[in-house]
Amino acid sequence: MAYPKLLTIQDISCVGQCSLTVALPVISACGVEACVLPSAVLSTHTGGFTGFTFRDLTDDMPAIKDHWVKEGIRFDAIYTGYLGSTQQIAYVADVFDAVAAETCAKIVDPAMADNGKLYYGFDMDFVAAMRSLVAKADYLLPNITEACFLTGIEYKTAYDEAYVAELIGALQALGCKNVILTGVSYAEGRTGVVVAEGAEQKYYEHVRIANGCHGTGDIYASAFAGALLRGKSAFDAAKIAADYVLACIEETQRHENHWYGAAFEPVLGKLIAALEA
Ligand code: PXL
Repeated sequence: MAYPKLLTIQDISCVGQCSLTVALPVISACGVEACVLPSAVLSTHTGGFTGFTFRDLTDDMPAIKDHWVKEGIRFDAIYTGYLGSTQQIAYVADVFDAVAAETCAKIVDPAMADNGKLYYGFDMDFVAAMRSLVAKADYLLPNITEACFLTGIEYKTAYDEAYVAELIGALQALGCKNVILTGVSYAEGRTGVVVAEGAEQKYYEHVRIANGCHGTGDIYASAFAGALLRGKSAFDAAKIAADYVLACIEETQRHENHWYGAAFEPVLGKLIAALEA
């Protein structure tokens, strides 16, 4: 089996089952080496906790990148998630340019918004800077809210295939090659993901579990990245990641009062089994 090396750039939320505390175990379980560039350190994530600490690591990034360049370190994939500042986005773009292997897959999860709203602490300057990273992405993994902020298209909760096609076209016009649009729901009780590779679009639909959980976007993107690097097609990786997130949400419902994240660890075996199939 190939043994690829992936770099992921996102925050450490010490408690909260999101970002790096999800990406590291999920990517490792996929059999892929996971290297990290932490964007910030928070005591918890920002979705439901109050009074959390926040240490921005923007200023450390250039020296870390320079050291890797000096060591000749290159990555087969770079996957970005929650970033700590607007200025940091330019540094992340420099990292893309400096340490990507020739065939590096650049995977961007523009983790900044959900349910029609930006996450705490983000503003339109951040959104504008994120567009420059989107332009470098081989695979962009937004939810509908993030797609709307990036494109300026109105956010809707009820929509049709033409609306989704418009969103995807506008995202590709920003420069990203392939779009994996998550949380696309055309019918009550159903949801799914649209995988657009160039002009070709495919939809994977599955049941929608009413109580979603925090951090599922990070689980999704991590599983997608791991599966892609294990040689799955973008559509198969998107499907494997969707099935795994569903298993995580179902597992979470077995644990009373587990409100801040998804119980992804007990079902990691399902992800590993799907990758072997
Ligand atoms: O799951 C996305 C995410 C990652 N990191 C931090 C967050 C969030 C979403 O709220 O607050 C710190």
